[in-house]
Amino acid sequence: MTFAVVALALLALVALLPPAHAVKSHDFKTCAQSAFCRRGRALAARAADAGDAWQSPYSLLHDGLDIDSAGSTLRGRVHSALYPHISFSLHVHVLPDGLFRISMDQVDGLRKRYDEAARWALHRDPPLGTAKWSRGERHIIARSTTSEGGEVELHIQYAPLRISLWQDGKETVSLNGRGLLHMEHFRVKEDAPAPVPVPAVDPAPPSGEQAVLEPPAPAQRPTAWFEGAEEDGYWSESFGGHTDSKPKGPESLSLDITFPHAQHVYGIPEHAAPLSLPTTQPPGNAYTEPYRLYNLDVFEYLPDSPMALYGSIPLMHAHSAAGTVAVLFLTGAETWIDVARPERGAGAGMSTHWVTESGILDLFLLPGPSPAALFKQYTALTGPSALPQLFALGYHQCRWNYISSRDVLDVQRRFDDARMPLDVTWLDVEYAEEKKYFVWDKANFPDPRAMLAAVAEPRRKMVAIVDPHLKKTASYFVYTQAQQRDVLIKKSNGQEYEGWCWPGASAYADFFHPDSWAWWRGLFRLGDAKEGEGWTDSTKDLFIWNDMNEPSVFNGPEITMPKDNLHHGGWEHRDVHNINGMLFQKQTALALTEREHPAKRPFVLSRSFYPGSQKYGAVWTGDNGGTWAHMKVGIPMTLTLAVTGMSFAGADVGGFFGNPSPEMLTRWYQLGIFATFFRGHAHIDTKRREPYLLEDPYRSIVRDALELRYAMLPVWYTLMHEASVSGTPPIRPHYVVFPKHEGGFAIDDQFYIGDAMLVKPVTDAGVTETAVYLPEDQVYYSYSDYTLHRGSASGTHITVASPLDTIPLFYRGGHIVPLRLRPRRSSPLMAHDPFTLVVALSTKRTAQGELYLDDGESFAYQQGELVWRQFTATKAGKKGIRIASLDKVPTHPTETVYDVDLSSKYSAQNEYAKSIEDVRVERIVVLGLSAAPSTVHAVSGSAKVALEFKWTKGSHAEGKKNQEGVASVLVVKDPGVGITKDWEIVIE
Ligand code: NBV
Repeated sequence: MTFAVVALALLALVALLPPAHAVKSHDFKTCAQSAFCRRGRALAARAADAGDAWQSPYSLLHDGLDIDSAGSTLRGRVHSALYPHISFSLHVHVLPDGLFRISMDQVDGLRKRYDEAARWALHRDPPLGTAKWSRGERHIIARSTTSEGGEVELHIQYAPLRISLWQDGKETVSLNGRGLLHMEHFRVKEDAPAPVPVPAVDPAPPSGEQAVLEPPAPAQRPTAWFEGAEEDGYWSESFGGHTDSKPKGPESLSLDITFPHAQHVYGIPEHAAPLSLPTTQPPGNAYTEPYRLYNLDVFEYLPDSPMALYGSIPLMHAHSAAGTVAVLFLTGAETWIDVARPERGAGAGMSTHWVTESGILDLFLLPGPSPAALFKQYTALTGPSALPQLFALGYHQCRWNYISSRDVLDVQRRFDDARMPLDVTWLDVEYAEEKKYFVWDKANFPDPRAMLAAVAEPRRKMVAIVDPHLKKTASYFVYTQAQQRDVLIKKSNGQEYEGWCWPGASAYADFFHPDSWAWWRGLFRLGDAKEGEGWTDSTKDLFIWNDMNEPSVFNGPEITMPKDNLHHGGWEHRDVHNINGMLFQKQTALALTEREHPAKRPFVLSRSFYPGSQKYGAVWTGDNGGTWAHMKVGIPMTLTLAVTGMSFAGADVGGFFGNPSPEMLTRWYQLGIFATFFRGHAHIDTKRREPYLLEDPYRSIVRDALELRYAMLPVWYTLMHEASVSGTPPIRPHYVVFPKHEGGFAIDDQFYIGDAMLVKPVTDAGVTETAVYLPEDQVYYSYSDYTLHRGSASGTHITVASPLDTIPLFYRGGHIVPLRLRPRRSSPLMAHDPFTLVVALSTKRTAQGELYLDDGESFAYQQGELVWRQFTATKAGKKGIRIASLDKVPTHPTETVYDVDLSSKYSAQNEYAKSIEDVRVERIVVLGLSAAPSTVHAVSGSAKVALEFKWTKGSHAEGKKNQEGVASVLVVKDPGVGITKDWEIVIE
């Protein structure tokens, strides 16, 4: 290329770049700029003004009500007094474990409401459970139980229609209690009823239920009282120079959901907001806009806002010390959610109002009653999170862009020179010729296979980006293949849609179209692709990053696709927008699974997500800024993702945008090592900031952090496995670990790693001391120096030193933590390294923990090729303890991920276990054993071997409540026990 061409290309690139340094809020709608949200909020305002006089016009008809003989399903008709000629179906399904599914749709409408969100989100068709039904004059009640034996009742009131969940005699969820249910029916533009002036008609039925069954005569319909006097944005709407043609007219759905006993609501990612969701409605609201769920590419988003971001999970937890319940509101369309904490005294609970633009009502009530139970229930519905390959939990080094093979290999070499571990080097969009993914820019990457081989030499991997926009040119085989198969998204007039993105004019494959699936997966085949047909220069060491899959369209409304675009089946983009990104990641993940025999676990990072995405890979929190505020909000963002099923998530370390100071970058690494997905990334305009570029002391402090991440890989891998089995997230906020301890419900700046470690990352400049909250009467041991701290049941604040080289990280008394303390260049090189077990004794001199291991890459673990150990420490004699290692598989129910009880396939002598027979425990460190032992023995059968040990007396005030000081530490070196074996060590 000549200089002029390069300069032009750069200019074109700069023109495409969103302007730097802050979100452009005016690019994105507020509720008032979104017609259906405006209508929804106006409905709520009319209801609030009317006070007690407000009554829902919706009622369930007695006539035709049917409950099947198994007691699994109720089918009925719902009628709205507003429109006598319209009717709605109501289905209530009883699911196992005390769950209920409530769906409502218009019957014989002019058009069909979108009803396929569940098809994409649910793991499988949920099996039906049964309930005992009783039918009264005013209510129908369905009685069921949770698997833990809790009583659950669903009360369905006929008129006005009101549905509520009761648990152990208390109402925990109510639907339409505020009368905001409204399913806008399909109508013909010309036929729209002339609005009646307000408030001409008393909305309340005169008396009893029959009154509702005989709605007012058409001429007096109280539509205006309920729907507003004007047809607000029914038939088209414009924003930012784009017009949404709305050929189907209005079809939004509004529903109020109240949690009478909750003090906090959590969930509904993705927002850069606190974990305990601030209210959006008076009194005392922190935000004025509702939370918005609409997958959007928001460049450098605000660090404290209910604005929509890249992904959507319409799952909300409602929590108090009395219990946790959740609702999953399955919609693929844009949705807004107001949250309020009503004033009516303590115990008024939390009230929420959901408005979604299109689709049926498909609502799941999850009774909990604990966060742990909710994780199981949500996992049963939407599927377990995938167990990643071990390498994916190592450190990922990304940058937009490593510009050439030489650059890539140089980065790797410099990690080695700096003795910093690294598993994955990433390639952003510049690797692809003219942003034609699958086609290498051969000028800078002349021999991709050679580069990949060099990367893989120390068992490292690469990730390359593959975005969903396809350059529209006849010379791009991916585009022409998609065109030939007719699997491209269409405009409302049926022609191929063209949007503007990195490659310029682009088309977008429609992953709702079944014909796109095998085609897309075929593009990733290894080895046999011909030039111009597939990814000829890929290898099994190359994994994938799916960015921009909201989808991001630079010249589209709100930087995305027009809502009246068409997908397979004739559905509008408005119906499926939030699901779109997940399907792209899904097919990419399946492609990677299929490309090798036997299959290896895929790794695909996605920016956009939806319920079910956890089955396909990792997500990250998008384009954060290199500011302390962004660093801080990354914690609640990843905790929220964790509790909504997204176990594998993280934020760009260092902040995507801007140039973090060495101090900020160092603190960010000290935070990033506690996210399941741990990647440093940077915008193309930023200075290089790979950790080896730091000067000391930052450089060695970051190295320590990286080494701690690698030392804890056994912990992370075990936790990812647990998440894949039970849905329990690897990182846990306070309300999850201590669901009854109110002092922790709003805490989101410290969190637990599993239940064994607590971290309070430092997210401010110049910090030397940190306050940490200990919510239980238990001892905690500082990771850095074994200082012992004692919490209390009412909650204790301790202050710990946290200069730059110290992370406030603690072992929680009562837990055993397996570590691998030998630094290596990459995680696969650790496969035969020995373990250190840290036994952090509880105040009762007990502890327990576990360790899960497998080959770290294949699916053989699903056939029982694994090692899963349970460690326990129990009292022995007056002052001693006994530490034991047992096989966990036979005692653990594992149906979720393995679909069958694993123990039937498992043998302790499996091939994998045999292959690591040489792996030993090289050290046991016992914290908090206050008396000097006289002997330490390894016991196996009748054999007893005396072991060497060293005990150091602690300096804390023993037996006192506020004991502080260094803990007593016992180190048993080389206890001579294997990690795969049953053994016992007696310390007396
Ligand atoms: O592909 C370039 C970037 C990527 O580095 C970043 O991580 C994504 O979130 N991508 C967005 C495109 C747009 C950046 C302005």
